[in-house]
Amino acid sequence: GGRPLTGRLALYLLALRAACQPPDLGAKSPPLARLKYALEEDWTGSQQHGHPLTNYYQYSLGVLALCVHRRHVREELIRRLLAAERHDRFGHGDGHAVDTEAVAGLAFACLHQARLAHGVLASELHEAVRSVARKLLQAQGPDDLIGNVFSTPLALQFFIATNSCESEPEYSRARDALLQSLDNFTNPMAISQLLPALYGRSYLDIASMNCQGERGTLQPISPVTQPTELGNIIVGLVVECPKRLCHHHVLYNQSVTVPAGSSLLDVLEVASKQGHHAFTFKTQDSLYGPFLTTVMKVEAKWQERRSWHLLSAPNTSLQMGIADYKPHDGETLILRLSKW
Ligand code: B12
Repeated sequence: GGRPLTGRLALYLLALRAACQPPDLGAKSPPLARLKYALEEDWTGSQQHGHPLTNYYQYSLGVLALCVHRRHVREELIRRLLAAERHDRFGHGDGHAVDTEAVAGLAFACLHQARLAHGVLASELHEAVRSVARKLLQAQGPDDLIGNVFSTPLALQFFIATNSCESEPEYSRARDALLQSLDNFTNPMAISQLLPALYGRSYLDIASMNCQGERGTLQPISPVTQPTELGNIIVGLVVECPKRLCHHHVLYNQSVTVPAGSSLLDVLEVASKQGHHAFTFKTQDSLYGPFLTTVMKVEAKWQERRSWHLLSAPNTSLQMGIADYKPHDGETLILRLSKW
């Protein structure tokens, strides 16, 4: 079976509300009902495997979207998320935990502020909001970002939603650092998480939006064309697989020549056409762009929680995907099958 569509449905419902559209639109299977069902599937998965079938980021988005639509969320589902937060179960390496921590924090804050929970649960939500705040502040690095540049917008959204911006000097430092790093935001999905924070808003504000007198505020802009760079660059491409899973540890190791300004995806495409040592790969479309799923015929199975991890040699994890990352001359890229 496939994975539940928790995250997609949640984003769709948040977008409908933000666009002042009614959620059900006479659909045969209304998205709110589908989200509730997907979340239940994820919850069952978490009982069986110790984690949701999707991930805690999507699980949190699901709870958040139901809360923004002021729909009841079963106590057990909330408790699962509270327990995961308490036991630091959000990490999958690479600072990905910060993104999840922030979205879970938004969900807790929403449930608490909307008074959708009572008694002990309400005070546990309150305590969880404070715990998220503490962990996010701990994740602030010497560069003032919270996690990395792409998790900082979600962390700021959390501080905006909980009105802790004025009281925390760390907040303004993180915001200033982010404003200095806006060049990194070329991916539309990353921008969609950034924009509310830049305007001092969070996903929680969607719930209280005034839907009267909406004007056409979405104006298309003409894309800025990057100046084309001249000449070629040479990059190394290495594919590594743990010995337990593959016959050889290094499945591929070659140099690839591409025009300057090429993306890692361009490198992979050129490699797949060059020489007798043919490189092969497959991708799957996601909201972030193409996600690398198979390399040299080895598939990273999500059921086994494996993925093709992108690194720059010797050991720096890339902060962008294959379509967005632009290698520089002489750099060696490593594709490593990893557990997360
Ligand atoms: C969970 C997660 C993962 C999981 C996904 C597996 C799973 N089944 O859950 C794992 C750990 C495998 C992962 C891997 C990577 N991730 Co990730 N991931 C996330 C996270 C926390 C949530 C994604 C999600 O569920 N979104 C909601 C659903 C509705 O959207 P979706 O498009 O349907 O979801 C799928 C894709 O998003 C895909 N995915 C996850 N990460 C990435 C990254 C890229 C670049 C692409 C194209 C797709 C992709 O997996 C999701 C589940 O199938 C986000 C946080 C965020 N702020 O968005 C980071 C995030 C998207 N990941 C990021 C990165 C950099 C990566 C890697 C490139 C890291 C690396 N050096 O290898 C790799 C992808 C490499 C590849 N094979 O192509 C960055 C992207 C930044 C950017 N501007 O491009 C984010 C924002 C985290 C961060 N703050 O740095 N990721």
